[in-house]
Amino acid sequence: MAWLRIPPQRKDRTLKIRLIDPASEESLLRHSRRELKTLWFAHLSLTTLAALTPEEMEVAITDENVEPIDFEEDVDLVGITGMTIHAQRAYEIAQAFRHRGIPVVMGGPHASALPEEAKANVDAVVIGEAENVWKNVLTDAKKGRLEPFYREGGFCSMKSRVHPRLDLLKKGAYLTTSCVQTSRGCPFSCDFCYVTQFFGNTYRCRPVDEVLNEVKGLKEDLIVFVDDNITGNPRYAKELFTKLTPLKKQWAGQSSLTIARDSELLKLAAKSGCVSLFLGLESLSSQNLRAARKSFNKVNEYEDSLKKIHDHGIMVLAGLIFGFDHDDEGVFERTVRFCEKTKIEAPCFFILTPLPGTPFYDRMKAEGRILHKSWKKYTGAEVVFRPKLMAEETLQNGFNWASRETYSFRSIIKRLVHPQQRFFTRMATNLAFREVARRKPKSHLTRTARMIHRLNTSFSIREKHTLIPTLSRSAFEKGQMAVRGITEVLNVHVTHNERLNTLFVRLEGSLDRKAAEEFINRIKETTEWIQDKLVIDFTGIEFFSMKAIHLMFVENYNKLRQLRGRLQIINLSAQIPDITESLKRYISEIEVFDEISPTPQIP
Ligand code: B12
Ligand code: SF4
Repeated sequence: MAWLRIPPQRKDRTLKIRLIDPASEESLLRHSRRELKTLWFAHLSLTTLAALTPEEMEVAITDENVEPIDFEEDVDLVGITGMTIHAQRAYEIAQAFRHRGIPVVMGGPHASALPEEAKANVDAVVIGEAENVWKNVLTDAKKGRLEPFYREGGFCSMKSRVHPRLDLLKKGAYLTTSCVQTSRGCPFSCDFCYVTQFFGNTYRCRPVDEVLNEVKGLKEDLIVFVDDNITGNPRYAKELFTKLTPLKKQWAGQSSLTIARDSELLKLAAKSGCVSLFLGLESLSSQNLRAARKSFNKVNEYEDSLKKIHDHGIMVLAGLIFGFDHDDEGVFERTVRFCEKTKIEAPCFFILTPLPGTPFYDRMKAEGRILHKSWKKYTGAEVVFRPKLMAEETLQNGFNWASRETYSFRSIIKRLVHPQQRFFTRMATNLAFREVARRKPKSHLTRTARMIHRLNTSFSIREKHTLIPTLSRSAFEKGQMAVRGITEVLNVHVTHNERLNTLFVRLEGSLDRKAAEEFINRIKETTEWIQDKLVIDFTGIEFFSMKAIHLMFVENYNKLRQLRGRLQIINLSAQIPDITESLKRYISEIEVFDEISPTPQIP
């Protein structure tokens, strides 16, 4: 039990409460006044808390992002919110007030994820939603007797909710203060995300009419819906958008890309005033998405979905994360070029970050891959864990490069030149993002990164008539030598494991002489300067020609010999046994394996 020391002169008065939103200490995330006006809006944590505070109490908000904290202020209770990046600053602020005998309560994502840590720095911690416990905190505070922890048993009702006290935010400091939340929770459980753990694994939606009442009371024309996925429940979203339309507001929000699969939903969103959507694409690799439990994002639908959203005049802010277990140095350039190709107006790049309270954090901790717990570095712009395929420095430099490159004027122009309206808004947004990006250190892509980008390619098949099926394909065709459904392309997938100094090359599709020649030429260029091991995997080859194999192993024999000791061939003999037998003389100096080597572990 912590005792609250109310100064004697206050005993007859009601509580005077100061709620504080700490600013991130990292200069890269600190925004200039102009950037705040172009990009920033206040989240709803403290405005909601203020609205839950009984009227007879005095409550005020300081958002340190837009104004300084008065540490000498005469108050009875301080409430601090905070994400993980704010934790250290929150504790410093708490210390300053506690030093003066003013008790401090902390809540929000970080304190809820690590309540014991927070408690060591403040007088009381609210774990989870505050709706049903805040009044108890205040009653106890008035009595001068705070419990160490307050935790609501379940989740709060979404009906008859208070309207956040937006009037307490500093006027003119934000892009907009008109923020609204229509739902809480998420039925998915992406392993890097905190939302499901915190708000539960369903969409809890407010009654649409109550949302509309709140919207009607907002003075600004631009609203931000802070929902994690405004279209998560399509039926609810359709009703909301339909009823929102006559209010003639403009709005921005976050959605999953699944919005593009439902043309009616997309149309209603645009008609109701949707001007921009933040879409969590996260990765261009299906393997990464699967591992992060986000496989409802379909990479092969990205281009088409983005086009549909653009066709409705909606600007796209796309969240893309670097550092997943299947990301090598090739990810940076691939992602930047993808954003240019699909004309994403505002790419938002992040470094994968193990936030406490997420399954990803638990996994990284169990694997001993967390580098440190200096929370102020958990910005999403700094490497705080050991990536699997890259060194920490490579991930950091690649992220810095990608962030600056995507906001270079060359890339901005490529992304913005399309027939959509609001060119000036899109340009203003880009200029603000550019300022933020240019605060990152200048970095260059490594030669390997550029090489990976060049090697990951496809070659057309021109001599279809020369192809015969491999063993796996024959087995698939039930033993018939049928050449139905020949893939007319050789796909080359390259992954570089910097930690093992190995280049893994996976071949898929068909292999005729021409494709083999083009592939070998690319490999030659690369191996001329790279000293890494080279693993070529034939498992995905379905059709091949004898000429292709001859070219690769007989005509290029001398070249292959030079790679002695560092070249491995996988599943060649399993796919084409007779041929490997006859090629034995030629490939005797290469290691040939019939199975893929076990997934490399981090040394
Ligand atoms: C809007 C939003 C933003 C806005 C914030 C604008 C701003 N002014 O800060 C933008 C888009 C810029 C943003 C950025 C980031 N965000 Co954000 N954001 C959100 C989002 C979607 C909504 C926040 C909100 O308004 N919620 C509604 C309020 C009512 O809920 P609440 O904050 O949880 O508050 C309740 C309780 O927690 C409690 N409570 C909260 N504070 C306090 C304080 C006291 C004293 C008490 C008693 C109770 C209490 O009471 C409230 C009512 O129940 C949340 C997800 C979510 N659904 O909350 C993510 C979220 C908060 N963001 C998150 C993250 C990681 C970030 C970034 C670090 C991402 C990045 N790498 O860049 C940045 C940091 C930016 C910065 N410098 O501050 C994480 C935080 C996880 C964590 N452990 O830190 C969340 C949870 C999303 C996620 N997917 O995991 N974000
Ligand atoms: S990232 Fe989005 S979809 Fe995934 S759990 Fe978080 S809120 Fe849900």
